[in-house]
Amino acid sequence: MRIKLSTLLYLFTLCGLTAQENLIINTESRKSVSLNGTWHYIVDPYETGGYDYRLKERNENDPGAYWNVPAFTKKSDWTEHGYSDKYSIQVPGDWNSQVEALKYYEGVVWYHKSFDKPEISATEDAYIYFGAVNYKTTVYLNGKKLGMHKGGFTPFNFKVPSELLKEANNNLVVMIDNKRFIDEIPTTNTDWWNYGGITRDVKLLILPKQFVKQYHIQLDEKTDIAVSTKSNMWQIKGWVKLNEAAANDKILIEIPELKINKEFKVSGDSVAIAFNAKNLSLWSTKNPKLYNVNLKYKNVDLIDKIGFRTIKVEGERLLLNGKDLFLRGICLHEEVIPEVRRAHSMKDALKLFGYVKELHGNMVRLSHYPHNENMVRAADSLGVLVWDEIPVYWTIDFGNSEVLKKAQRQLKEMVARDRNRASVFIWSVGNETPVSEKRNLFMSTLVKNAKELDPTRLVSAALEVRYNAGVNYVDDPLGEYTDIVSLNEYLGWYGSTPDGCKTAEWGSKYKKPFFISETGAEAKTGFNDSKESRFSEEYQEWFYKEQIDMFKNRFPKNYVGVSPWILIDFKSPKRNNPDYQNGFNRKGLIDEHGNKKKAFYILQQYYIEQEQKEG
Ligand code: GCB
Repeated sequence: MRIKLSTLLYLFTLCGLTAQENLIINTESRKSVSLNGTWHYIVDPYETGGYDYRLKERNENDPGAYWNVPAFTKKSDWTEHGYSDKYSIQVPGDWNSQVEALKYYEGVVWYHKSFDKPEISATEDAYIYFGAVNYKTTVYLNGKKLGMHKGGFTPFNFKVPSELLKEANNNLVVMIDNKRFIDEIPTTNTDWWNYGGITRDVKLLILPKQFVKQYHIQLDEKTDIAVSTKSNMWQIKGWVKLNEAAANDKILIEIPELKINKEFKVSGDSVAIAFNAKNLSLWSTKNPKLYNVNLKYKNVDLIDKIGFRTIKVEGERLLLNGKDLFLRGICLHEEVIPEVRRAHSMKDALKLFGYVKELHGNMVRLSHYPHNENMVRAADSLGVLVWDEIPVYWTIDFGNSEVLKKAQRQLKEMVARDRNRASVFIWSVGNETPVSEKRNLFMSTLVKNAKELDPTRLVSAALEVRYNAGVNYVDDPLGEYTDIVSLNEYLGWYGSTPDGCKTAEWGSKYKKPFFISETGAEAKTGFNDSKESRFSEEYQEWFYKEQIDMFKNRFPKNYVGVSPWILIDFKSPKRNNPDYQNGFNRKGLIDEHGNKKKAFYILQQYYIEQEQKEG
């Protein structure tokens, strides 16, 4: 029998997708004990904690291994490492902004926290859960390795064998390595700072032996809004997955506000669900309605807040709940000011969204990696659409099948975490990846994977655009696969000056919605000069004026919006102009002290006008 190459590729792809099946979602609503707070750390640039003086990997019981926590018992004890209050750090948080000596550090740091055993009954198990750690994480409890995870922006969890937990002083040690490598995702070259550390929440989940691990509950993507509105009948669909097979068990889904109370029988470890609802109020940017949804299994309530809506592309139109959607977007990095550190909390999220709302935005591009879960939760309740992205950024090792698996794993973890968020309308599988045969195969595989994982949303990536004799044309082969044509253009910053916008022509081979996923120019707040002066606020203002004029008057009719680069100036080791940049990419509309630049108000005005047109 001959097996086609495409079949092999598909099988291979599925293998990649079975990785990290064990992610436990919606940890907010589960019984847990927070392990946030003060931890100890050891900076280990020579990796002494893991290797001996012959560079041999240390064995588990080696007292010199940093996963073993030395106890000083007698005077003659010899130790050359230890965890001490003298070296303390806050979790969640990056190490660069907390410890001056680690400002530019990339390498291995060991984290330690001691905790007492919480109450865990005989019918429960404990899992250690990390919201994110950048980049490679190895977790040890009382000297035993629990597992390893790679990827700096997605959650993971490991089961804690019950025999490992002591009543008091359990030593949790986490080895973190944030060195950059060519065959990782992202690769060595990015335009943002590679913050290290346990950057998001850590908790011990205490769960029954059998529990709901993941689920997907959304409005049926085939819903015809007009038909459902007329009949007042909406189909909600999805599935629920348990941590293990439990044939014939039952799961109850309750949505009290909609008077839904439905029971479903498990087959294997999962169950498909579908039911009708009446009087549904659809989630939208103007009406961010969320319903309390309770998944009841074995008397445990798992509660989520879920919004129901459709997002579709019809020809060149982008439709939210059947209505044309214009994206008043803005790009964001996961950095918060004035501390200039990784954002992680709901407070941080609300601060960032405060600026988005002030701009009259209705969409954020969470570039260039999945941001913390508070961001998508806040977006859900504030009615802001989210572009969720994996860090397949610039020139990845596209020919390497191991690298594809790493990207697939991160995609899978992002989708698992965020698939119940109404605000998330699009999965982005990458940014500005250069066209080649290998890249096209790599990227189109990711688009297909995203669609298999979640048929209810759109999929895209920032595509390549060709500049040819004054015409900017998108014929990137990846455009065949993506639902929308999105591109980054910097006409007036990289190449030409903003008046180049007056004559530029735009086109695309693909008859799909046309979206500008980035545009921007740098300005240093307080540097005021003539508009021709690069890095002046006036230059950036001019840039925005010309761009907006081009969008309004000379853009293709399938133009559906823009997410300019970027809300706030951000740290980047690539930006070393000594007068204006000083280690910051200055394309923000706001600087790191919170000062708004002139261009902020130009974009704001455009968005106010658009919003008024929407009525
Ligand atoms: C881009 C990248 C973004 C950069 C930006 C810039 O196209 O997607 O990550 O920071 O340009 O400022 O050059």
